[in-house]
Parts: sequence; structure tokens; C-alpha cells
Amino acid sequence: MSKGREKTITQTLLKQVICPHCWNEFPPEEILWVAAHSDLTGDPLLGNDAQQRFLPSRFNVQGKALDIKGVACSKLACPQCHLLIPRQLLEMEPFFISILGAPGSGKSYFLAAMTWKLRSILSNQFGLSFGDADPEANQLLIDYEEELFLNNNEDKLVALRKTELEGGELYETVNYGSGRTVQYPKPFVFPIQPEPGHQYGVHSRRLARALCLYDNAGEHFLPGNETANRPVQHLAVSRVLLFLFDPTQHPKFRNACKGQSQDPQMVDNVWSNRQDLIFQEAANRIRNYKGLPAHEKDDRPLVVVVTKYDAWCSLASGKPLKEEWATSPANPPYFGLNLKQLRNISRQIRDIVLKYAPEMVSAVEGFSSDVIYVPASAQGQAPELIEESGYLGIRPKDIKSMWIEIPMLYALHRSVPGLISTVKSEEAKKKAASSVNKDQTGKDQHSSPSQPRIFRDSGT
Ligand SMILES: Nc1nc2c(ncn2[C@@H]2O[C@H](COP(=O)(O)OP(=O)(O)O)[C@@H](O)[C@H]2O)c(=O)[nH]1
Ligand SMILES: [Mg+2]
Ligand SMILES: [Zn+2]
Repeated sequence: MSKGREKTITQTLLKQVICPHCWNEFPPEEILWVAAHSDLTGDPLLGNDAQQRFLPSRFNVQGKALDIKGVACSKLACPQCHLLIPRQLLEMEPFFISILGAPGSGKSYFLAAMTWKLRSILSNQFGLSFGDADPEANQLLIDYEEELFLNNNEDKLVALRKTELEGGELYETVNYGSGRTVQYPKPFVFPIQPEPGHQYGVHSRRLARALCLYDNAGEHFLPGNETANRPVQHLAVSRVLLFLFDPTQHPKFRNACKGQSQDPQMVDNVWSNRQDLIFQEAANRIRNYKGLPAHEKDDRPLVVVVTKYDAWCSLASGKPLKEEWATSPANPPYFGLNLKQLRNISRQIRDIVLKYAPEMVSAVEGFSSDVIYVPASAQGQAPELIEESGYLGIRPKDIKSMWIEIPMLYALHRSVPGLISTVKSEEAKKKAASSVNKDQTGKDQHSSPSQPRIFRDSGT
């Protein structure tokens, strides 16, 4: 490689790379390459079928390593676990987000609907580019998106297949020898970067992040289901935690929605998990891993996504969630997040959860000092029974996701200042002033004209 080329490459590399599988930190020059020639198979950690990993000594003019058969390679791998690392992780800081929730709480639908939505709005509304680091590695999510949002047969009921507990789809197995086998949760990696029109477009490199998402099989957090070979570092290193709370799994929510919702999950008790215990189990593992004493709270943002809003909306306003409650035009032509309104809605949703599932509020607030409650719905509609399979399914044409992107916009805003704008209009300032006045008169500071009660008081 020429001196000049070497310089431009190293200038754009991070000093330390973090592996999104095993969280090992290493300098970029230690990265392994994956042999491209089909004869070069067999890896001590990944088995006989895996392509060999190697530290290269020869490169072609494009800077690609050559394997011992002389074929140019393009895939990279971690020096510790040997799993594939998308190239963007050498250049962009990673941003880990763990998605946690009971089995059946809607994680797979949430992830698919969220990434689908982010693909269409991040560039248009927020001036951010967003794509797959490696479409092959994100294939499971891409399949989900296609099934729900690009389906040729929009009238036919579809159901996302259940991600299995031990299955290879969400976990990758590495065999370190001497009987030590570790199952790492699979990351879905999406580079996010300000486009030239973004208000901080000139700082694009500094603000760019490689978003690494993990869909945790909730079963692993059922009490008693702990094993040492399934690490939870991703929960500990995540900058933001997303916990999906599903009211349809809660007997008191189901009772309160009787006659108001035809959703089979509300009527028939399809899923039923003690979600507070699942959260507590995950929280305990995080505490152990981080060495966080029991009396201290975790200070990272914790977003409690209250899922399947369509099924329990009768306890709130009964109305669909409107986009303009959470985002509105900020720096034209772009949008911003209306934090004030988001916090206002969070308080109202918290009231509802507190009324029917106080143990959930106490579990999350006992762990984190920074909790926000965000309602969302991936489907926007109740699923129906598919006679042939016995699964619950939805017709693609009926899907109307609500607020599915808001938890992630909030998470990005909280963790990478400047990436997502917030609404600071003249009107918002005026409204803020009027709400201060109200405070001084001793009236309820949460129900000023600037903070309309979108949802009814719980119980009315
Ligand atoms: N009513 C309603 N049901 C949903 C929604 N999202 C998912 N579901 C249903 O919840 C069930 C479990 O969803 P899934 O994403 O597989 O849960 P996971 O086990 O957490 O990944 C499925 O039967 C879905 O049809 C939603 O927004 N509204
Ligand atoms: Mg799932
Ligand atoms: Zn690794």
C-alpha cells in the first residue's frame, strides 16, 4: 500500500474498536480478515464450515487483504471471538441499545416496524442517513420488514416466526475450547450519520454512530434461566435500555379492558409473564456485571415502551397516537423532538401503569433514576388467529404503526447530543412561560394549556 493511502485510511480509523459480539476492545490493526477462497475453511472457534480468519501481510491496491491463495478479501473479524465485524465499526463510534421484554411482548414486531420507519423518516425529517452496515448480517430483520411492509399479498394474514431461545438466528455460538462455549446475542448494526443539510452536517464524522441493536430472547430473563455462557454485557454497555412492557400480559390491564378490546391477547390470556420479575432479573444481572450496589440507581436513560397501544388505548384517550404530539417542524425543512410534550405524555402513561401494575413502576424506578414511559404500537391493530397454524397474524394492509420510532429518536437524542433536534419554537417558549405562571399560582403544572392532557386520567 502506498504511504499516502495508508495515511488516509488510518486517519479515519478509531483508536480502539469495540466488538459488537464479545465487547472486546482492540486497536484496529489487530483486526482479522476472513479468507475469501472457498478452500480456506476451518476456524478453531467457529468450526469446520467457517472461513479461516487471518492477520494479513499482503494487500492489493484497493487496500484489501489477500488470503494465502491470493484472493482479495473484504470481510473482517474480531481477534477475540472471530465473529464478523462490519467495516463501519472501525470508523464510527458504536452506540449499543438493548431491547428487553418478556416473551410475546412484541420485540420482533417492534424492531421490524421501527427499522422500517427509521429508513423512511431519518433522512427526510431529521437529515440523517441510515442503512444496514451489512445486509447479510441484518437479514433476519430485513425478512421481517419485507413480510410486514413489502408483502405482495397484503390481504393474507402473516405472523413473524418465533425467534427461538437457543436458535442460531438471534445468537452466535463460539467455542473457545476446553468445553467453554459462549452464546453471543447477534447485533443488528445500522450506521447513522448527519447529511450535509443537517444543522451539524459539518461535524458529521464526530456525530456519526454505528447503532448496534440487540433483540434479547426474553426467556433468558425468566428467573432461574441464567447460565454463565450467555453473557449480558450488552445490557451493561448499552447507552440506553429499552424495556418493552406489554399490558396485554397483565391480568389487571386485561380486566380493565374487558369489553373495550377485541384483541385475542386481551380476551384470551395468550401471553402471561411476570414482567416486573423479568425486569428485575435483568436489572440484577446488570448490577452484578457493573458492580452497582443495591442502594444505587443506574443513571442511564431507561425507556419503558408500553407496547400494543391499540389494545389498551381505551384506558387512555381511546384515540390513535398522533405523530405531531412528539415531533414537529424545528429547523426547516427538518423536524425536532418535542421533549416537553413527550415528558408530559410519559407522566400520563406512568399514571396508567401505576394504577394497574404498580409493581412494574416500582421495579423500573427502583433500578433507574432516569425513566421515561412511551406508548407505541407496531401493528396499530389487533392480530387475528391464523386457523392453519394457530398463530396470531396480521394483514399487511392493516398495519398502522404508531409512535414506533419515538423511543429510538429519544434514545439517540439522549445519547448523542445534537444528532436529533428538539423543538424550541417561539410558541414553545411562550407556552413554557405560561406554564411557569401556572406553577406560581399553585395549579397543576402538568395540565397547563401548553401541556394538554392528551389522555384521560386513569380510571375515568
Ligand atoms: N395488538 C397488538 N399486538 C401486537 C403488536 N405487536 C406485536 N403484537 C403481537 O404480539 C405477539 C408477540 O409479538 P413478538 O414480536 O413475536 O414478541 P416477542 O416474543 O417479544 O418477539 C404477536 O402475536 C403479535 O401479533 C401491536 O402493536 N399490537
Ligand atoms: Mg421475538
Ligand atoms: Zn468479538
